[in-house]
Amino acid sequence: MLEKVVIANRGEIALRVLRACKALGIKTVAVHSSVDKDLMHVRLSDESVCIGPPSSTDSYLNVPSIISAMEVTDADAVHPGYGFLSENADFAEQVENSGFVFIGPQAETIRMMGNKVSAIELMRKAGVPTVPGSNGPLDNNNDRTLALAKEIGYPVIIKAAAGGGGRGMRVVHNEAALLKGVYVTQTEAKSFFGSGVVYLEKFLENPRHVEIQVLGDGQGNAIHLGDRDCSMQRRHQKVLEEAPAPNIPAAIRAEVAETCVQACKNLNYRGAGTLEFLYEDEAFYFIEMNTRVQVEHPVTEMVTGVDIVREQLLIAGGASLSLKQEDVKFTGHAFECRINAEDPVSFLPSPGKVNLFHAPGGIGVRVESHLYSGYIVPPHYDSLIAKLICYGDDREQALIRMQIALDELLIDGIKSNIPLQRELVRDSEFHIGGVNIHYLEEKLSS
Ligand code: MV4
Repeated sequence: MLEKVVIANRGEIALRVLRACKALGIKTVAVHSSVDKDLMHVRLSDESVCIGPPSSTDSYLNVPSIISAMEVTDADAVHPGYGFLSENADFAEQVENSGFVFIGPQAETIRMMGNKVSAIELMRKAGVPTVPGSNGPLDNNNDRTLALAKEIGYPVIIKAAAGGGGRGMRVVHNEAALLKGVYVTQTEAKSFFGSGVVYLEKFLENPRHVEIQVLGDGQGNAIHLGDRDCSMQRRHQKVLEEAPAPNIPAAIRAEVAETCVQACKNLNYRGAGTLEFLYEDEAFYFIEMNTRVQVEHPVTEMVTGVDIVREQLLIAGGASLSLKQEDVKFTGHAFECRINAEDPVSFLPSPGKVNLFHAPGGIGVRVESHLYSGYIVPPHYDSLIAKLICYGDDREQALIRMQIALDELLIDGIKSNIPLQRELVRDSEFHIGGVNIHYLEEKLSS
């Protein structure tokens, strides 16, 4: 069992990790930038260490500072949250080489999943369905590239092996545009990621984004916690998520989840992870795996009753999985609205002082936020300031609770996307369930 954990993150996820540590009797160290000294989790932690100036590069991404903080506080482990160093294999490696525990997968697993070509190959070999494509990197044989694309069928998408999350991709609609597209994507990838390796996939025109939550203990055991639908997004930023993904036949849902568990067993996966899929015409296609806890993990917690961050801490402490697959029961439905400090029309960030914060309540309502009245949202970081999660016995009940809760939620002093969220939970297409990844951008432009 871990005794003391450094929380190498900020905002709502730092508070989420702090709460899970406290519930397990684990001592906490908040490492924070100078501008973040008044964050809620810094106040509530056992110890805190300022690790640098406001700029992320000099604080939350400052590896030597974070490892020094672990040394001076005599901590056992570091929880990276999401973003920042959470999927940085070199960081995980340095933490472990310094004699500490990285709360997450082994560095080699993170590195392997960071390379999308090797991630896809591994999944395909485990029986996870993938997108028809090049099954490996493109070489510099143009005739072979042209033949591959013809076989896959246009439109195709060129993706950087080191990309992910929407960076380093290009859609090509015909043979005439292929080689130029490959060249430009390679050149961009080389300059963005330091690797010009690219691969090809069939471009799916109207998919949904459905992902599967997994847990592994690094001792050969792995389970899944079902799926989430994250299709409601704008510019690769998720806005509103739900679990389970609506309107998917039970047999198709169960089968893909089982392949994910098999892949995690093959990998001897350790910690929490998410396999991302595109879902179109009742078929799943694996695209990427995330090796961290995700922003939207609470919707899965609500429908399974499993505390994912608690499981991460227990696994990192060396425990074997406390749950078997048959112990995981799926009940009801949950939504999460991401509340951002941004202009509801222009989407520009809106940092500043929160004069008044009032959180909603009631049965099935959960708020994950570090906000309090008087808190100043700094301009240096992500604009996520709260997550409102509503659970119900079914989708309809959860959605009604979300409508009511959004009307109670009050954030004064800064602009937020609450007006957009209030509109979305009343949207007739969204009520039916199963909108695709283009829905929100199309709605906003009409
Ligand atoms: C795709 C795709 C269509 N076909 N791959 C974008 C983010 C990255 N994770 C993968 N992405 C996509 N890959 C194929 N073969 C469409 C997207 C995509 C997308 C995926 C998930 C959520 C939002 C998206 C928005 C635009 C494009």
